Amino acid sequence: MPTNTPDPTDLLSLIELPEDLRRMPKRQLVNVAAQLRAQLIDSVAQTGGHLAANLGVIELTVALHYIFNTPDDRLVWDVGHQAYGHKMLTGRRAAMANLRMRDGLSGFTRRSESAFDAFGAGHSSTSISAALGMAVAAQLRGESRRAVAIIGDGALTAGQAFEALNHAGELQSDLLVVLNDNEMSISRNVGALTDHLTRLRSNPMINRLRQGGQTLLAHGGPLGELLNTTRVGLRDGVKHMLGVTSLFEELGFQYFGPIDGHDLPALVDTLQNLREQTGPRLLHVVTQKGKGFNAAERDPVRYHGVGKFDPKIEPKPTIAGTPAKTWTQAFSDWLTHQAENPEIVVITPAMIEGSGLADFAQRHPTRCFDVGIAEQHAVTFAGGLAAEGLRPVVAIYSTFLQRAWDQVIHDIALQNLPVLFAVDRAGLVGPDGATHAGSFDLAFGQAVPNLRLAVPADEHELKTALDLGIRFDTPVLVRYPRGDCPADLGGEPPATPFGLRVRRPAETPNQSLLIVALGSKVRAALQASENLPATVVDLRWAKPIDWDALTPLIRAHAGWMIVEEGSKLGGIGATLIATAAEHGLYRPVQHLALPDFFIEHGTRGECLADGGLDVDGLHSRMSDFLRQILPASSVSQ
Ligand SMILES: Cc1ncc(C[n+]2csc(CCOP(=O)(O)OP(=O)(O)O)c2C)c(N)n1
Repeated sequence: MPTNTPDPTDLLSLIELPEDLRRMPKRQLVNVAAQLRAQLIDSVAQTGGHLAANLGVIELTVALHYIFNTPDDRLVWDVGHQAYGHKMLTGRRAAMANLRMRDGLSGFTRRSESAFDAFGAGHSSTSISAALGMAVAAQLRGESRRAVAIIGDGALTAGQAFEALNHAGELQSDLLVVLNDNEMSISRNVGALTDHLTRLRSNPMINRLRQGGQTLLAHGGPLGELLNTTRVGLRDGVKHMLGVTSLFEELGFQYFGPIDGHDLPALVDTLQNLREQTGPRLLHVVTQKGKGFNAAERDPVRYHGVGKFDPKIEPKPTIAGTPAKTWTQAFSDWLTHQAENPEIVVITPAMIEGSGLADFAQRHPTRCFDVGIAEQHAVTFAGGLAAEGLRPVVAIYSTFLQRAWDQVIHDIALQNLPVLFAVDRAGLVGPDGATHAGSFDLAFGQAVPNLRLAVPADEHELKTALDLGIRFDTPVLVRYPRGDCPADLGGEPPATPFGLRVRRPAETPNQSLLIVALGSKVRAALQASENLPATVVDLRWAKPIDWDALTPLIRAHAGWMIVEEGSKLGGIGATLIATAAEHGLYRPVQHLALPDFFIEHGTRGECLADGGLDVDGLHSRMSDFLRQILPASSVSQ
């Protein structure tokens, strides 16, 4: 067969864009879904990525693109981690080979990547707000395009999702929300809302009433409409009487379902009907996370995100040799040792595994709170616990803490409540890309009175900072990056609890550069300056700054350089330079930090290189600077 003739049994080869899918007979769709699932498993096996969530929405993805006129109709995927199937049906099948790699496809939806990605995501619970905005825009412009938000039961636990439902219920715009209920967030989903969804799934009375409603959807024309209105009214009246209405109906939505999200013909028919309805509608779809891949079905938590694997053998956590200890593990070890203190309570916004809390949660379930994807609540809840004298630890990723800075300021810092923030994934994260980079916690954090900021460079310092933070009488934020955690980088000990450490002194300071490094950049600075005339200082605390020790060091050196893995604008370096100048301390200075543009996905190393913060980049900036500030003969490299 000539290579340019598509194989008719390879249905995916016939689908470049959804319009090709829409030309297929309905009976083919089940096969399309089966092939899409198989190819998705093969593809993620080669690249790694989010597996389980994607496998669960294969049928839904096919049905949505079959029924909705994408990209004119807008599909807004919440989080975007489950949009691989969507990418594969929208012209990006071949490009999946470079998923989450440098210059390759993003692991989430991105407007700049495709016209089919109606809205970019990565952080959760934004889809209903965005789709509602699109629905209102269509209405204002007199356009008939549809707006659909696809949101998981995990993402629905966030306040923003409820803010959007609240608004949509009032506006009565033409919005379809598809609730993908697989009972899982990354871990098992939590909260009273989960219980409500369980009741909706399992209440036979609701199901019978609902089936009545669904049959009505099939009726067309004015008679059908009249029947519909009267009978839906009747049905709703009965449901109210029996107290079995859904929360969504109370908020002004029409509620449909729950339906089996793997029954493709049923999905297609239901979506077809719902496409023609008006007003805010919610379709409750029940799916299985990991569907179609045994290991992922059995353990969807582990298979939420995976590295490369052999799909025939199924992924196993095969680790050759002894793996380096990660920062997350080092934090987890510290927490385990604190566990006997009954005052310590730990709070996570839906990141038990990622934040290294599984062990503590298992041993002390009454003192570990997974609050759902609810960063704002997590912080204020910690405030309440602290107000009563407990010692809360909020374990949170830097990128997700962005959601809760008002709570940090207003509820914690302003009242000077002793909450310890254990901020993981601070700095660049690699394959998850710009949406997940922890670039701003130092810039935000240093502006907040009462909040102390620790930036440990190794495990020893991490534990010292956490030990101090858990006992201190003000809020303390300890930030640490993704990746492996050096045990102890050595050097002189600090003179005071908030003091800096000289990690490696120069022989002749006045002929040398003073490098003031923070956190992850201490080890990199030591490596980058190995053969250069330089003193490497580990600042340890970004707030308060140990000016007593820093001032004479700046004076003693020919110039100084600050290196941090945080935003340059508003960064600690900017504050150091401004404060030094205010005190008349003028020396040549440079500030290396994350630039004023978003660094996209790649390996963490590639991302650091993009920002000039990898060891090679640091070395060349240090050498260039030394050439500027020292006589030419004294700089060898
Ligand atoms: C604001 C925010 N907090 C945390 C996360 C991390 N996260 C990514 S997916 C996910 C679970 C989402 O669950 P659900 O919406 O039910 O989707 P599923 O993976 O089950 O399909 C979480 C907590 C995030 N992306 N955004």
